[in-house]
Order: sequence, then C-alpha cells, then structure tokens
Amino acid sequence: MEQLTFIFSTVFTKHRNTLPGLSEKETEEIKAALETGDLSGAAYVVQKSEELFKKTELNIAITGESGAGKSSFLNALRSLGDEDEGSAKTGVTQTTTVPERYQHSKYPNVIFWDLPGIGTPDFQPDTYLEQMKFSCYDFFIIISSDRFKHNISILAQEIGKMGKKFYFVRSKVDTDLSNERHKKSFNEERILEEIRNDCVYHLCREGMSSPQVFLVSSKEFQKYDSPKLQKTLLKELKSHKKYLFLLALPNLSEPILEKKKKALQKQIWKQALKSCAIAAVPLPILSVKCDIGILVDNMREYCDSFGLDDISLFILASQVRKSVAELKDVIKSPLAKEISKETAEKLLTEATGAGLMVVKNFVSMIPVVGTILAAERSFTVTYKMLNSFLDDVAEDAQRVLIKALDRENK
Ligand SMILES: Nc1nc2c(ncn2[C@@H]2O[C@H](COP(=O)(O)OP(=O)(O)OP(=O)(O)O)[C@@H](O)[C@H]2O)c(=O)[nH]1
Ligand SMILES: [Mg+2]
Repeated sequence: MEQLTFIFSTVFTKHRNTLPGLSEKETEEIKAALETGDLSGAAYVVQKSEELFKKTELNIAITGESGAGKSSFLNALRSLGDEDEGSAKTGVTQTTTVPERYQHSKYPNVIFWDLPGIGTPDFQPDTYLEQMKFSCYDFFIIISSDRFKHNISILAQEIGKMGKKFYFVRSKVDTDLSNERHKKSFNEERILEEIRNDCVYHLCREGMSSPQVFLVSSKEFQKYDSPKLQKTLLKELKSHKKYLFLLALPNLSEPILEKKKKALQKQIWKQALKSCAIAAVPLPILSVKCDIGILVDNMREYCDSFGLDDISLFILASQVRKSVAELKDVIKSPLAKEISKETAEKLLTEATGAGLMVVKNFVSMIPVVGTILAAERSFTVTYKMLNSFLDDVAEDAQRVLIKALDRENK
C-alpha cells in the first residue's frame, strides 16, 4: 500500500494532482484501485484507456483548387516524397479525381483525404461539398496557389457553415520567391508579407473575419509557415486526437521534436505502471519486477515517432540529398529494429545504478527474491530507464535534424 502511494504521489505531484493522459473518470478509477492497494487494478485502468486511444481516428481533408499542390502537401505532411512508396500521385495535369484515403505509415488511425480539385468540370462548387462527404472529416486544409480564386472562398464559407474548422494554406511559395529573385529589389520577407496580405484581403472581402493564412512550400516543408501551421493544428485538437496527430507529425522542426518528447514523457508513468503490474516478470538479476515486452514496445515507439528507423532515415536522406550513413553517423542510441529484450535489460541495469551491481550476484542465486521485491523499486527503475532512453532518442532526432538541414549545432 505504501509502495502504491509512493508511485502515485510521484506522478500526481509532478502533474498537479491530475494523471496525465487520463480522463477524470479514469483518474477516479485509479484512485479507487489505489485505495484498496490493487496495483493490477490500477494498471488495468491504464490498459483500458490505451485501448480507447487505439480506436481514436483523425480524418484530415486536403482540399482546394485543381493543381494547387494538394497531393504534394499531403505527402509532405506524411513525411513522404512525391515518388516514395505509398505517396499520393502528383503531376502537372489533373491527377486526383476521387477522394483518396491515405493512412499514416506509422499511425494508421491518422487518415489524410486527398480530395479532387474544386472547379474542374466534374466538381462544381455547388455540389462539391456533398460529393466529398464533408461531414466525415475532423478539419480541412484548403490549399491555394498563385492568385486568389473565388471558388476558394465559397469552399471556406461552406465549410464554416457546416461548423467545421478550416485552415488556409497558400502553397508553392518557393516558386513565387524564385520568380522574383532576379529583381534588384528582391526581399524575401517583403514578398512573403505581400502574398499573406493579399490572401487575407481577399478572404476578408468575401466576408471572413480575421482569417489566418499559412505560407507553405511542399518542396521545403521545414520552411516558411509550415511549423506554425502544425503548431496551430495541434492547439485546436483535444486529448487523444491531439496526441495522435503530434506523434504523426514530420520530424522537421525543433519545436515539434520538443513537443513530442514532452508528450511521450507524460505517458511514461503509465508504461512503468503496466510494466511492473501486469504480468510482471521478476528479473532477479536486477532485483526488479517488470515486463520487458512493454518496455521494448515503448522504446520502439519512441524511435518510430522520432523517425529513427531505416525507412524514415532513407526517406529523409533522399529528400535532403544526403546519404543515410551521414544521418546515421550522428545517432547514438539503437535504431527501432535494433531494440531487443537484451537492449532493454542493459538499459534497465544502467538505471538501477551502480550500487545494485554489488548485490547482483547474490540476488541471482535466490531467484525467488525477485517475486517479492517492492513495486516501488520496479516502478522507479522502469520510469527512470524509459525517461533516459526517451531523452537519448530525442537528442538523436535533434542531431539528425541539424545534420539533415545542415544547420550549425549551437
Ligand atoms: N515548386 C513547387 N511545386 C509544387 C509545390 N506543390 C506542388 N507543386 C507542383 O505542382 C504540381 C501539382 O501538384 P499536385 O500536388 O499534383 O497538385 P494537386 O492539387 O494535387 O492537383 P490535382 O490532384 O490535379 O487537383 C506538381 O507538378 C507539383 O510538383 C510546391 O510547394 N512548390
Ligand atoms: Mg492531387
């Protein structure tokens, strides 16, 4: 009982008497389990909550004028190049003619819908919304390139009328800039400001109040307003959907990496609790009780979410025209596929601290000791180990980003 109190006082105090990642009802259930000293009951609440999370879907619609760069934007948001396997088809002639569904490769519950362009003969503004089954989506990203077109404001107004959120993206700004670059008076900031003001002006003229416009290039997705757009979308989403979307976002900006780390950090207590409570296996050699499988799954998830796996590194390397070896060079922790039971055990040993090594041999001679060891100790060790692994992975992701974008390491 005292051990349980210790576990939750650690988590509660850290997060101001709430349990991060749980609803009020779930928090009450955990408290009730805690009061009766039921560790596995408490872990079961966490497990049920995670099952609910696994069922959460996020449907994002990408819409706008034909040829505006919708499919390219969608690929960039999924961290894919236009020719990578599973990417949406892009091209100079009309390519998307029916709504196409694309799942995120690592988070299949994040679903992007590539909608055909509005304003083509098959898709006129008055029937477009119905044809696209607009009510199914969580939010819309409206893409427009070049000069502002009337259809775009019709689309925005109709989405607004349905009570749905939309975000306005002005694409291909890299082309606008390169078209102007030859001029003596060229000033990047000024041109971007002009484009932004023009879009805002037209949206206001069509009756929208204080519209927000994001300038983006799908060819240089880390630049311009893309990080701001991702931050804004995250702000609008709540609980499970917010967490899901964050994990799925490309690892192209430092603030996103930082947010991912913080979000994953907040979940660690749940994993430590499950690991030491549900089907925990005694590891006498470390004098802790935990489920190595749970730890391995989490470590792999950290790597996956931060793009530290072979496929993600290969895609990133080809996008930034670097070799995979160059990117791998800056990675210190194991990649997703290298994580095994042995890796987890090694890190757990490190987390138990040097003092424990003295008792190691003694304990291994009497394995039964493992089964009666304190939950407090098991929880603390797994909590510490996952935290430290997450720190390492986040630092690796940061170094990969700096290398990929050729930034100076400050
Ligand atoms: N330079 C530059 N070109 C872009 C950008 N986005 C898209 N393109 C190019 O614009 C063309 C059209 O892009 P798509 O992504 O196919 O446009 P779409 O809106 O999906 O087109 P439809 O499906 O036919 O409506 C392609 O040749 C893309 O490579 C961008 O941000 N910068
Ligand atoms: Mg398309």
